[in-house]
Amino acid sequence: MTLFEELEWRGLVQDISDPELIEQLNKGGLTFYIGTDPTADSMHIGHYSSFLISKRLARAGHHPILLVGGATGLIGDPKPTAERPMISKEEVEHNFKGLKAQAEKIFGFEVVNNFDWTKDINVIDFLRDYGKYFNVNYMLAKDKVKSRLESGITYAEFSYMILQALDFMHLFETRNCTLQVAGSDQWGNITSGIELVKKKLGKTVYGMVMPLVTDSNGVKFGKTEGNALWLDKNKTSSYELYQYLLNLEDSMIIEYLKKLTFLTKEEIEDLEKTNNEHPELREAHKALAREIITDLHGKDEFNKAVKISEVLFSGDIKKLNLKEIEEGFKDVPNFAINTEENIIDFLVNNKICSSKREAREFVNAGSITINGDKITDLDYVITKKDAIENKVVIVRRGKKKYYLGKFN
Ligand code: 485
Repeated sequence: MTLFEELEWRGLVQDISDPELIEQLNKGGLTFYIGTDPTADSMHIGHYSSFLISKRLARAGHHPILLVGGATGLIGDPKPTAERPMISKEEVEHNFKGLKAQAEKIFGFEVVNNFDWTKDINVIDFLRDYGKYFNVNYMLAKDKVKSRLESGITYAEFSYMILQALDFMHLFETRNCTLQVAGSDQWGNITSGIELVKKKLGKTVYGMVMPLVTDSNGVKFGKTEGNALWLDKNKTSSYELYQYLLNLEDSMIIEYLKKLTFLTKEEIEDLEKTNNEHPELREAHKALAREIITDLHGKDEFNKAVKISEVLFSGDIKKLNLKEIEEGFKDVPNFAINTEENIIDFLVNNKICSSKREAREFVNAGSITINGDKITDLDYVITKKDAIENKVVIVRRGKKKYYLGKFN
């Protein structure tokens, strides 16, 4: 397969600006860029799915530039629905630092900041050197602007595409960057840059966009109950990511393997076969989780996520250390332990059971465990010696309800 055939096989090509690009992609040696705005201090898994293209193209002999928009982040790329709230300059700067460090760590390529080349352009020069090349009718016809004509769009957001076009031209002039890559929502901004370079310099540069990765309902990949899955492991732990990936819909898993991993066509076809024959083994899901978590956070983090998941399944809590417990039980009800008391008072006072009678029933039925050990003695007293690393006890009620108690 040529590079372009492979990208198509993976479902990563929604549109290219010119068929000439295919040959150039297959030949290697292009300098290309992909950009993101510092609207938060971490990227999320959606960004990962797009930014991975930088590694793919680099492996095929192209030169990536990653752009974090210290300038464009101050303006805001128009969303189809409504104006973005303005973010303070301090926050944009803070977010920029986070994203730059993250992009360097995860993708390992050079990061540039468009603030560096836009901050000194004065308003008259901006209008003469760039504004003069943009016909308002052309700008109004762009999808994102068009979708906002009813609800309204400010002049600031309306101008955003000029800034992104200016970036493309700047990177072309200074670095011979001839290709911009992004998700499909960026088509309008990319073609603005292509047009600007053509009109101003008489040169051809290219764009390629990929489809946004979604689930079968069209919900963006990585959105869970309105929350994003962050690439910062302090915001979304490897264990949380592992759980999310392992629970993805069966019908989508092969598509995700193609788009989000570097596994080869053969490896993915093998997984497809196992997935069809033995869906209960979840081999394809596990491979997806392994590839993504290892690429993002390294092997140790992946092994930790697997270990926490296995222990939570087996109930053998004592295999976990304090850090792993904090990660695995981040979302369970928790309470502080200040006194030593017997199991019945302990269960009632910490709201694990609603009455002493209920607590006794649970204990008698063998349905209460402390760090995986069944408690059957109604007079058992919980002390620090029960705690893992002298700090925490995990109480399980019934099959699945977990609670975390912390000694002070
Ligand atoms: O010169 C550029 C300046 C800014 C940008 C790109 C080039 C950022 C771009 N306008 C943007 O808003 N990107 C989104 C973001 O930052 O969250 C997303 C896109 C998505 C994919 C991803 O960035 O919506 O399609 O490209 C990397």
